Parts: sequence; C-alpha cells; structure tokens
Amino acid sequence: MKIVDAKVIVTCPGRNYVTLKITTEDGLTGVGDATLNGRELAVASYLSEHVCPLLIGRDAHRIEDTWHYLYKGAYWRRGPVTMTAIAAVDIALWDIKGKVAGLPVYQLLGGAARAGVTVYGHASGGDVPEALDDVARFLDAGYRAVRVQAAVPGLDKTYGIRSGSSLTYEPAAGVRPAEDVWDTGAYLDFVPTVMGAVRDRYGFGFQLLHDVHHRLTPIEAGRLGRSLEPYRVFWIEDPTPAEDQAAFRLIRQHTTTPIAVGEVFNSIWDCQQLITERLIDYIRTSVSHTGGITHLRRVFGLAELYGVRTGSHGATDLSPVCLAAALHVDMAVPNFGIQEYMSHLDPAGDVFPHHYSFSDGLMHPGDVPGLGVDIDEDQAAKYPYDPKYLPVNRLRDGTMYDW
Ligand code: KDG
Ligand code: MG
Repeated sequence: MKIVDAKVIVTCPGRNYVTLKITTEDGLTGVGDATLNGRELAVASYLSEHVCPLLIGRDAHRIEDTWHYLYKGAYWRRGPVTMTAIAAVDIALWDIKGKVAGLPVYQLLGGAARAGVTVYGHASGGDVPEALDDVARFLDAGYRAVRVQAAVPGLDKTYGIRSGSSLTYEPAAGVRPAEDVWDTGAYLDFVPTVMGAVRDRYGFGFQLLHDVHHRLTPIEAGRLGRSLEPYRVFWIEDPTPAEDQAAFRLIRQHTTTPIAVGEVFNSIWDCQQLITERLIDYIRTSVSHTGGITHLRRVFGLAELYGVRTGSHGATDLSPVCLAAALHVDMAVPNFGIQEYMSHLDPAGDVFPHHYSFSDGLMHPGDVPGLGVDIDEDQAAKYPYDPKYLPVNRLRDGTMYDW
C-alpha cells in the first residue's frame, strides 16, 4: 500500500499546530501531530523539505522500518525537531494501519488494559482563594486528579496561571519572548501553603499534582518534596532541569514525594538513567515529541521493567491528534499512571474533529478505526500561522534562568 502524498498543514485555531497528512494509493489518509511549541516552522520545514519526499512510494504498512529509515537515515540523531518530525510520520502510519484493519489503534497495541484513561486537569489562581475555587471546577466535573498552581506573592507572573476568563493557561505570546522574573525562596515558602489549603478545603479523596517546571536545584527539590509529604501529592513534576539525570539521586535521598519528568525529552536515551536507577516514579514523555507511538512504547516498556509508570504530557500545545494517539497508548500499556488533559478550546475542536471523550474522570479514545481524529483542511485554512514565543525567565538580579 504505497504512500502517494504527504503534506504539512500549519494552522492557528487559538494556538499554532503543525499536522502531517499522509495519503495512500487507495485513498486512505492518516494524520500525525508535528507541533513543537515556539519552533513550529522548524519541524514543518524538516518534514516538507527532507521527509515528505522520502515517503512517496514507500509502503505505508512498514511502520517500524520507516521509523528506523528516518532515524538512522538522517545520520544526525535525536533532538526535538528530528524526533517530532519522525513522530508525525509514525502517528499517521498507525492511523492508516488502524483504518486498514478496521480497528482503533489501541486494539492494535494489545487491546484495552483498563476501562478508561485517568486524566488530570489544570486548576490555577492569581492567589490561593482563586486557585481553591478553580479546583472545584474540576472536582464538580468529575475529575479524579487535579494539578494546582497559584501565583507566587511578589512575582509579576508565575508559570501555569490562566489569565482573566480564559479557561486554560497559554504561555506562548508575542513576536519576542516575554521576560518573567523568578524567586526560588518565595516559591519554596509558598507552595506548601497552597497544597495545605487545597487539602484543608477538599480533603484527600482525589489526586493532587504540582508542576515545578524545572525551577529548582536538587537540594531545593528535596526540600520541596519533603515539605509536601503531609499533603500526599501524586507527584511533583520536573523539579530540576533533567539533563542532569544523576542529580535525581540527591532528590531521592531527601523525600518520598513521587517525581515525574520527561516533557522536554525526545528519546529513550534521555530518560535511561532516571528509569533504570528508579530515580523517578512517572515518565512524562509525549507521543509527538518522542518519536511517535513506536518509540514511546519502547520508553514505556523500559519503564515497566523498573516499576516506573507513565504520565504523558498533554498540554494544549500538543494537538488533538497527539492527545488521541496518547489515549490509545494509555489504554493499552500495562504501566499506565495518568494522562494530562488541558482540553483544547474551540476553534481547535472545529479544525480537529475527534472521537475521544471524557466522562467521570476518565477519557476514552473512541472505537472508530485508526486514531479517531482528523483535520478539516477548510477550517484549518481559516486560521493562518501566528508566530509566538514561549517566555524566558530571569532571577531578580537579571540572570537568565530556567523557564
Ligand atoms: O510548550 C510548553 C508547555 O507544553 C509546557 O509549559 C506545559 O509544563 C507543561 C505541562 O506540564 O503541561
Ligand atoms: Mg510540565
């Protein structure tokens, strides 16, 4: 079943998305998410200039072979641009295989290992009372897990806080990166009071999560983890910049609070030490930044051997195509932990018609053949690319810091 067309569609229905659409000789189509927030056109160009021409005439069924053809064939291995491009091809080919088989992709991956996928939503607030009220929005909607972020007093902006009446947090904006200011001391003093307030008001009957967003040193992360132990958080996410995998040994020495890492990873090699030394509890790599379903399954398979569970990244800068692919993997892997779900707002829903659904805290990818998500090209054309950058971060003295 030969591939006859591969095209890249860039659209901005509220935020920028890059989608690869592959067509076979019998007219079947598959879609893959190629979005890399703030660097979208690098992947679009990698695909259209270097990958799409190679796909024409290849057998759409040969997913594993195509993965290695693109990974080994580039000579230049790994990296977010390459691995996101390979992921888009891989996801689209799984979509096509499902359509040929007449089965949803999770059936091809081994079938349902659970009734549905537990997801966590994002609550936030400009202060503690606002964050507490926002938690209710999710608990009332049936969520069994909620991530909570609140603005740190004394800082102009804090990561993860939605603004005004917006229902989701959107960090990418402007033709130059916004400059945030960071204060570790203020943050470390504040977060336990937020988590304590959430438990005081709502109790312990749901999972409570928090994203540190790579802001701490290992010993500071140890202190944070220990200070949150009374509130039994499900995880602290990205406590330190995780290129330094060995640093997590130090965090582990100081706290039993579970740790999740991986949204900026793009290969199994990025998390090998974290997994094999059991330095983390959840691996948060995403389908579309980690080489697609084929490579993500390998990461999750390694994690399973070491008792590490999955917790895939699912921010809204990953398109509905990525979310659908993640849900299929989540349904099938034995070591599933939790899935992030920020919920794409319209008009993204009009551009990406989909069959996944949410009910009683669980998501299901749906049972139509393939991924169960598509791109409406007429709708996509209504929303042209709108260049935006993620913010950068500085300490109070102006030193560049991790965002
Ligand atoms: O593009 C960056 C976002 O995906 C990231 O900031 C979101 O940390 C994030 C999360 O956990 O959703
Ligand atoms: Mg995160």
